[in-house]
Amino acid sequence: MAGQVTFGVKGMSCKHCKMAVEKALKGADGVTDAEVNLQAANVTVTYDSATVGVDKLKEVVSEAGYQPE
Ligand SMILES: [Cu+2]
Repeated sequence: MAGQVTFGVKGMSCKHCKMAVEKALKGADGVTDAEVNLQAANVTVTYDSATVGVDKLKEVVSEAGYQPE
């Protein structure tokens, strides 16, 4: 099933950070789209909930060097 979640990400300050977070998420199994909103300091992820869960998405963000909330 398709799912979508938005959660806060701390530590993103510029377009490079935005791209790093989006690239990491898009590289994860089950993720179809990831869009960072720098102004709001969050990311909206579209994913297949049968393949991946929110905990895993946050783990991917952590591994990329940012702090999911
Ligand atoms: Cu940056």
